[in-house]
Amino acid sequence: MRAVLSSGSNMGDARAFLRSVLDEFDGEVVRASSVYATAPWGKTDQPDFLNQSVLVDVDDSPHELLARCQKLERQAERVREERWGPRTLDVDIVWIEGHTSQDPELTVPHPRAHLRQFVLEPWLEMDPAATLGATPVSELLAGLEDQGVRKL
Ligand code: A4P
Ligand code: MG
Repeated sequence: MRAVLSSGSNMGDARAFLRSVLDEFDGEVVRASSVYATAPWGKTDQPDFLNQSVLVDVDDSPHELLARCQKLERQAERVREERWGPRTLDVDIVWIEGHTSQDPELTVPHPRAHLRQFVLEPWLEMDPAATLGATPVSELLAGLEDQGVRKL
């Protein structure tokens, strides 16, 4: 099963937290995007993020994949305080090939992915032909205002 993950960090050693995602999926990574410095989205009075997307090919079920993402967040000693607030590591499942779900525990595609330059731009870098639902990711991106996303 192919899936796109979006990792984000704006607390502590952000680069190391992003690397922990690549390490977890070592051998299952099809492509990884560059790391991007991004202005905070949603809740703007917090430090800039580093974001990275990874295309993986795993034998897991969708929920098994979610469990692996959440294990990484726990290992980063992430504390959940406020919604959209600062975090050591957030690993979201953006898209799973051939799979959709409205389950609140795992909503796929991620319900806010189409609004987020920090998700769409790294994804497009990995796969210029990517589509979200029926819409090319390139088209979604073209429809967004600049949100302050810079490839490092
Ligand atoms: N969940 C449902 N669907 C999914 C999915 N597709 N992937 C559930 C991962 N988790 C999913 O998530 C809450 C619940 O969502 C989980 O229990 C899971 O079962 P969470 O990670 O605990 O909470 P959260 O991340 O604080 O909330 P939320 O709404 O997921 O936050 P977002 O939307 O991820 O936003 N700005 C920049 N520039 N870069 C960022 O990375 N991130 C956020 C967080 C806000 N602003 C940002 C960034
Ligand atoms: Mg999350």
